[in-house]
Amino acid sequence: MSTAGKAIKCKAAVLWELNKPFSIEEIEVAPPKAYEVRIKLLATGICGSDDHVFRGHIFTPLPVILGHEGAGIVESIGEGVTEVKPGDTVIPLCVPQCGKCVVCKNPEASFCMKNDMINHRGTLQDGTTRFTCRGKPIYHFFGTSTFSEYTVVDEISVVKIDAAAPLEKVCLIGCGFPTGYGSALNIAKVTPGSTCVVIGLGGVGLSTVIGCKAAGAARIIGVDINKSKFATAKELGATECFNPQDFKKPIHEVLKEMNCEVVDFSFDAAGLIDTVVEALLCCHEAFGVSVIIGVPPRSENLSVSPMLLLTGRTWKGAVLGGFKTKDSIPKLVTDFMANKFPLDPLITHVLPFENINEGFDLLHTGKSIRTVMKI
Ligand code: CND
Ligand code: ZN
Ligand code: ZN
Repeated sequence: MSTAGKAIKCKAAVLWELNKPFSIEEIEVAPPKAYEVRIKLLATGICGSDDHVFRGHIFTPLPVILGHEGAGIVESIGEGVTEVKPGDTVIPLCVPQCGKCVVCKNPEASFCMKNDMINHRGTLQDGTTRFTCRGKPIYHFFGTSTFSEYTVVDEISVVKIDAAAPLEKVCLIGCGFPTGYGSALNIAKVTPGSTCVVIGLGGVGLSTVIGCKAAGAARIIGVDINKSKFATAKELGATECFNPQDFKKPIHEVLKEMNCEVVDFSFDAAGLIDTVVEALLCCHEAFGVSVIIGVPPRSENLSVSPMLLLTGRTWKGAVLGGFKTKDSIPKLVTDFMANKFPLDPLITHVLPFENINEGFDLLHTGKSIRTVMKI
């Protein structure tokens, strides 16, 4: 029986309060309005940014359905939708590509003005939500909300991918993988033979390591306070790793001791103010490039001497690795299927969707890299 045009009752993980377990609830998902798409989700990863909301480090209105690293099948489409049709295999886009704004028209930029990451309205583009639970509206997150059996997204926030792709793997191409990989290739523009430092070796930092290796870096130094990440980092291309807690000196001084005077490219993928500054200090004062990838707590600001940049360093940041999402995500899926980069080492746990709280516990205790939930 077709569900098109009707509200769908299904399960979703609702976050009612910060730092409280997700509650698996029956929700109602309204049909897509014009230029919207309803998706049956089949897999979703848990990203560090979902956890930032859970902990209150990123603000978004509550109650909310989080999740922005998913993949699924189009169930139905609203009026006027032309880019996808029911039955298409898709990835929801946490950064849309509207194709019309000043950013989408700029070949060098990717953070579409229609994003919901800066103002966090928690709605679709028309300012309303398609989710209700116990009679209350539930907010969307980053325009995706993948911790649900069904979601509704704007047409600008979804792209068709190869139907043969394994969704429980390529869901990572919705956020963590392109974020790290693109930060190395598109933003830092890592050069062959260079030395790179990656601080934070979660799903995002390890994807940065993959990008540095793909770009031909000669030395890739991984830094993390959790040593259990080092084996995977080395498998993916890190030439050496260290734990800053094993030293009394700050990271940039430890590097000098390691005979690493010249760092061409450095990345923060830990998401703390201190590590963002350490990453900047690591790179060479006259030509180093440092990229902010991690998202530090919203209440914290940076304070650094302008001299650090005046001498010639370049300091950059990017969302989703600078990829224009509609153009690039299907290509990344094709590249994964052609074995151009691995995703399997990033996926340490696969859980049923109902076990979402276990997935967050694994992240909090540092036991997982990426947990993928089968929906
Ligand atoms: P995850 O929590 O898996 O990884 C963070 C890693 O940093 C862990 O391995 C920690 O052990 C490590 N770490 C923590 N503190 C320190 C420290 N003081 N020094 C060194 N290492 C440390 O998170 P993730 O990999 O999913 O995400 C990483 C960050 O990237 C996080 O802040 C997330 O919000 C952000 C991000 C950014 C974007 C973007 O578009 N820029 C997209 N997705 C995630
Ligand atoms: Zn746009
Ligand atoms: Zn993410």
